[in-house]
Amino acid sequence: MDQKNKELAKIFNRIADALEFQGANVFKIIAYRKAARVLDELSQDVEVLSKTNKLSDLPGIGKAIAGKINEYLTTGKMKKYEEVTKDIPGTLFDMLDIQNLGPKTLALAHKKLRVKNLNDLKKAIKNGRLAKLPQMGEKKVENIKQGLDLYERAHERLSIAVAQNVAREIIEYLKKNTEIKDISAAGSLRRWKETVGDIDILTTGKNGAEIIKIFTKFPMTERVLAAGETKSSIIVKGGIQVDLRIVKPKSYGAALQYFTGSKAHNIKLRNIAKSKGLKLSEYGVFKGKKMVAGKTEKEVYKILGLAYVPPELREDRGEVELALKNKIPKFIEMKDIKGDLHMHSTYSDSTATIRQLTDFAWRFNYEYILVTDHSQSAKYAHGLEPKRLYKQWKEIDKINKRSKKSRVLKGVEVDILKSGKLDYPDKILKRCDVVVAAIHQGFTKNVTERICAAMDNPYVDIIAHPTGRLISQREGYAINLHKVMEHAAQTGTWLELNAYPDRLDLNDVYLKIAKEMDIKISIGTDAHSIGALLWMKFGVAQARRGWLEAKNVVNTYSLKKLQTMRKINKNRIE
Ligand code: DGT
Ligand code: CA
Ligand code: CA
Repeated sequence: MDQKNKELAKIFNRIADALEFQGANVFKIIAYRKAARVLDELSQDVEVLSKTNKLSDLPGIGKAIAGKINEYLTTGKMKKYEEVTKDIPGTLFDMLDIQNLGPKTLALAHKKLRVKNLNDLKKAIKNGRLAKLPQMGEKKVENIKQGLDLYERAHERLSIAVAQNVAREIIEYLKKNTEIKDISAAGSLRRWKETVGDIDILTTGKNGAEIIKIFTKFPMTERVLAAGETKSSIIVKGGIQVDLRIVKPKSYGAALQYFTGSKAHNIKLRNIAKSKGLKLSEYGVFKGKKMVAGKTEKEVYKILGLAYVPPELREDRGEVELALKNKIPKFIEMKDIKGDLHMHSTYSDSTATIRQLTDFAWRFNYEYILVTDHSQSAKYAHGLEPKRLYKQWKEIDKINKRSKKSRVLKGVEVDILKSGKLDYPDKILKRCDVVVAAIHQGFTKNVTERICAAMDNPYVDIIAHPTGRLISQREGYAINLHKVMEHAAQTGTWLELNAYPDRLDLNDVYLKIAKEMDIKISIGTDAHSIGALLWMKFGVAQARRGWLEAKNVVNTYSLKKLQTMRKINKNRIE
């Protein structure tokens, strides 16, 4: 398998790192680096080359290195590697990727200051001891500090929204400046995972080296990590890593499948291929030497006997088994969305007037929007006391008079108070078209009980952002989500999928459970500006990752149907 190529490349790079760290002869280091690169970019299978004694035909692979490859392939170990890495902690290894921090400096910091990891290094910078080492000084330390910041930023996961913007810019840039035909994002970005480790882009093109040269000149590039004939990695502003790969058109589908992942999904597929006497790789599907599929993703899935699996589903959560039985349902799509049930206006803390929200929303052909400003106790957000709420309703009435097709609905995002009571009396909630309730205060105090009590109120239709998490910023409320979900199912309360990319709350995993429990979901943008109404797409993508179909999502229903589905109306009928 070509997997071994990668493993070996990594091992040789590690050896070079270790030698560099130890201050070994520079030519040795270069030799190992070269071998690593050759293996990494090799299109043939290193195991095959080893068996046919053709390893030393490769440029950069001499007898000694070929011997080490053979040793690893037959024993699974490499003595040289074990020998040179024996005394170096693994966390130190990773730190060699920090720009401006050379192996010599790192070795010195390790020996004299006992630096073993990032935290130690930060401390040594802060307390000035690093600067006092021989041949260091403030200027050098300042450079290392910059490298460290970049390194840390690169190792954070990005929000899907940020990653998507960067990828779009790069793809547009490449399309404009090169003659590529097929190009697509791959990896977690294409799967719409809520956070993205790095951005993967795949393309076909004749002159790989030329495309890569242009890629590395992308105006936002901060650093080029690698630039070969078929692949390149750069760090762009914000410390974001972008990997580009160039493949042959006949392998484009197989490569797209492979680099979209997830790894777990791919492993399942490879095993299915094996069981059918086929071999699946990023180059295609092969029967013996003959390539039998690979140009498109669809034909790859087809030849394996699987229904096509949309990228958002590829997490090995049961989708492969479903595809084998040809039972992949039709998941929700943007075009199913008939309205947005969570947004704010200038009456509370948004920059958009109701008029602006309306004008913008109708561009998406929505049938309805629900204006849900904050309630009176939400002082921080200029929450509406009843008088201003009534004033808002008058304005909504006026707007609705002028519009025939679409309707602005009267809603609120009513605070669930610390006491467990709601921030408006029933006589106000009763007059709303749809009521959204949410926790905005007392994040640790009886949250489960308070939310359940809110769901007991017959006028409360939706619990907004049920867990309260902010991705990479805040954990969320102290909540027993299982209890909340059970209570939602019992009371017929809908749970929100907040589409704001930093929230995505409920997340994909809980959405799937909610679907199994027959809980209805409302996808709302929680927009505080008109532009944020566009976030609906992030909500829909997460809904797909949670296996939701249109029928599981209340804002895919017509207004008429939506009204009959409110628990207050259901109870009246029953
Ligand atoms: P990320 O970047 O951490 O958000 O996650 P991904 O899924 O984008 O992962 P990444 O960038 O490391 O690799 C992109 C895809 O390439 C991954 O989803 C599946 C494929 N891939 C990478 N390494 C392997 C591997 O060792 N085996 C298999 N089967 N697939 C791999
Ligand atoms: Ca990635
Ligand atoms: Ca990657």
